[in-house]
Order: sequence, then C-alpha cells, then structure tokens
Amino acid sequence: EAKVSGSPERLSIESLIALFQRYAGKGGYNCSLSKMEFLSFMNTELAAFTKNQKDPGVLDRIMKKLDTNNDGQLDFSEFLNLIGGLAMACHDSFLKAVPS
Ligand SMILES: [Ca+2]
Repeated sequence: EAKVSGSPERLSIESLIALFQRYAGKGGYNCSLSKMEFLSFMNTELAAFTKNQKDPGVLDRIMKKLDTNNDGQLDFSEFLNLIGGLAMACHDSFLKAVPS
C-alpha cells in the first residue's frame, strides 16, 4: 500500500520548508503562498493529483479550505494542513494518482 503521509523518506521538515519557500518566494509576500503560487505549486509538485481532477474548481476549494484566516494567502501553517488535508479529503484519487 502506498503511504502518503508520514513517509519519512519522502517528506522531511527540511524538504517541506524548502518546497514552501521555493513557491512562496516567487512574488508578493515571501512568507506566504498567493493563489497563483499555490496553483503553481499544485500543478507542478502535485501534477499527478491535479491532472486527474475532473472538476476545475477543486483547487479553488482546496485553497479556500486551507486559508483558515481568509487573507487570500497560505502561510506555512496553512500550507502544512495541505499535506495532511490532501491525503484525507482526496484520499482515494490521491492514492490512485501516486505511483507506488
Ligand atoms: Ca491565510
């Protein structure tokens, strides 16, 4: 079975920070992801997930759900919820999309 969350050889604190910084630093505030940066992140790093989504509004809804303080930006703590949240909310399609 594929392990999505809590797989230490694929996800580390350092790699999550580096990943977040890489996208957050593209423009605007360096310490948060704008919607454009979030879409860029999803379509690049999670292409296996996003390309299997039939619903074009799914990324909008994911971003809204993650943006708990409703400022239109994802800070690092909100971004971290993506890691667990994707696996929970999109469990079946995400697992199918990730090569085992
Ligand atoms: Ca926010």
